[in-house]
Amino acid sequence: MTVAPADLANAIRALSMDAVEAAGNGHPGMPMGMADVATVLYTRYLKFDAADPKWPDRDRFVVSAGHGSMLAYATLYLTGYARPTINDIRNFRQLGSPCAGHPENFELAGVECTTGPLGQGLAMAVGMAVAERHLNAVFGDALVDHRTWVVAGDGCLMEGINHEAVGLAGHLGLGRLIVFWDDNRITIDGATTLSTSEDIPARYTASGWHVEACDGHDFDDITRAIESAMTDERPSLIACRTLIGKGAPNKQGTKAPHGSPLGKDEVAATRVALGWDYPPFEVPADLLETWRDAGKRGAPEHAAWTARLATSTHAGEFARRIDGKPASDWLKPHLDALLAAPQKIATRKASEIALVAATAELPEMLGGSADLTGSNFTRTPSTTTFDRSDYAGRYINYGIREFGMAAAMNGMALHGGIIPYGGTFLIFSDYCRPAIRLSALQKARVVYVMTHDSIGVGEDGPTHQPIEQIMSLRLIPDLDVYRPCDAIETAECWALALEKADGPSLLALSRQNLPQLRTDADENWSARGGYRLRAAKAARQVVLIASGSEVALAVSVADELEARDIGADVVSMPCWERFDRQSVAYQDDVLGSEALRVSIEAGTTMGWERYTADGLRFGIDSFGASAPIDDLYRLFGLTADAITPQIIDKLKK
Ligand SMILES: Cc1ncc(C[n+]2csc(CCOP(=O)(O)OP(=O)(O)O)c2C)c(N)n1
Ligand SMILES: [Mg+2]
Repeated sequence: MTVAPADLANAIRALSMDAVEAAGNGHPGMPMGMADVATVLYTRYLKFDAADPKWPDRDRFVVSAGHGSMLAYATLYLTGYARPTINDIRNFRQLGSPCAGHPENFELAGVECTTGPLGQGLAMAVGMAVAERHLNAVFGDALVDHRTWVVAGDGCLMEGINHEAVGLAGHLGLGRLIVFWDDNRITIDGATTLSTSEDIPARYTASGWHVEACDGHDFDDITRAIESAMTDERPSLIACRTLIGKGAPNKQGTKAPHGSPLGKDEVAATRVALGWDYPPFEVPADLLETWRDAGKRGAPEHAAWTARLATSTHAGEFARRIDGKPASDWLKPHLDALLAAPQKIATRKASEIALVAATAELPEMLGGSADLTGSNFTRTPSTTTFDRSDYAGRYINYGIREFGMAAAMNGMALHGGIIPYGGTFLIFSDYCRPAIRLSALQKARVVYVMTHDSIGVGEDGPTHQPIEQIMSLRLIPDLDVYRPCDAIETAECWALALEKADGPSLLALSRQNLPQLRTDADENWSARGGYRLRAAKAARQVVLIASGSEVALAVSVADELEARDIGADVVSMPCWERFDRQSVAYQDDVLGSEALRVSIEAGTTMGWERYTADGLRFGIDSFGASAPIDDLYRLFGLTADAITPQIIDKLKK
């Protein structure tokens, strides 16, 4: 028996309004408004197999308007994914249910990325579409040939990141990206006319997109628009004219259903209006069966793909790439060369030579920079340009789109098969920050290459000199922030970042040259986060703890102290997060319990008391200044001459 698409869509509506009603909070409006579009997509076009949510060649579906999470949960349940169960949906937004307030990729297979911060889902989808084209170019149509679909709201399209993402996708010609714009003309405050007069289709068209419009409640019209989008070479925006909360007779089309339960009476009225005569969380058997059939629609294609993979010459490498297990053979020869011929170079330069070695061996690395390639040193001979003329390229000129770059990298990492890295100045980590936070939350392996990491920037002045950035990045849970002190540590940190399959890393790198302090590389000492780089010669009274460019300064201070018979250890602390994961015994041994602990870092001192306790903290708690680097280090008292006497004074107290 055939079931009308309107009834299939009503199942989404009913589950959404009932789940929100049960939770007492949530957002029924978007899923009810986009139910018809989602029904057409899932029953006719989306390439997926509910039995294997991780099938690498599945289409990616991103609910960028993450407040409409019930759209995702309802479709996953209806099409027969193992989770969510109907019980999970009953427990929408409750502790222990994978049906979280907003969709979380780490809770449910089938949720491709974590959304809720508006605009970022769409920007991540751009990264997924990049990943698809790249892997297609490398492995061919037989193994990689899928699309990326997005549901975006008015909010997603208003956010600034939308501009970056749309510009990038249009430029790169990502024709397999199709965005459904939930054109309901409502946001939280009311009508979109309150806050925007933008001609969105014109902006998209001007950015190189194909734009379609449809009645988001007319199945034939939705179908027509999708068919048109699928055949166009450009990325597509489909403006779906919808009613928010469609089906709720007194609330649809108003701001009311955006983020509140419909309420008992309106739910009852909606049931009548939709002809939905079933108790909450009950989907009649014939409807559920039709939905479940849609969930199996892709099974034959999946089976054919599996058969192709089995006989493909790429089978081994493809599996390795998808498993995300990068080789690490590049590291040892690289370290041996550095030990044989020590380099006094900036750590950004050290990063470049590490990258030359790593990218030569790791084809999964796909790099780029937000228009600072010549400063970040992110490009290597192995990373030729990725653009619409060569998707096999491995270097993206992101343009001046830091946030867009970071979000796209999240999408690539989550797509799988790629380890993205991208550069900008550390000061502009603030422009990337919401995406860095989502890298960490989503457990995405993204490597941020952030150069010009302190007043060491020099003449560009305080607008370009990070002060609070490093410390504030350390606040982000599960982000490993590295500030290596020399070429050896830089290589070690790169190796650690590449190995970390379940989360992001950020390398803060110097503009200025730094001496190579490490004379051994038998163990990856950076893996400890902090370690004794140099032990006191005289009886230890002081432990100097420094990161990055200030480790060399700490060594000079130690020399001054030792000349006065005051023993001083130098601890290099490239990564707080890793140090904090060591045993207490190790931490105590490195920090020394009896000694005066002194931190030196050319950034905010707030936070270092974690390690120095009542010792001394040297750093910068104001904005920097525009001047040559040596003048700046003198101005801020970050010299051995300025620091040593203060330590001696403190020891006398
Ligand atoms: C970056 C960001 N800013 C603000 C919010 C809070 N917020 C959630 S939904 C929303 C309104 C979005 O309007 P629209 O996309 O049109 O969604 P609709 O009301 O149509 O479902 C806002 C402001 C958010 N989630 N993310
Ligand atoms: Mg809206």
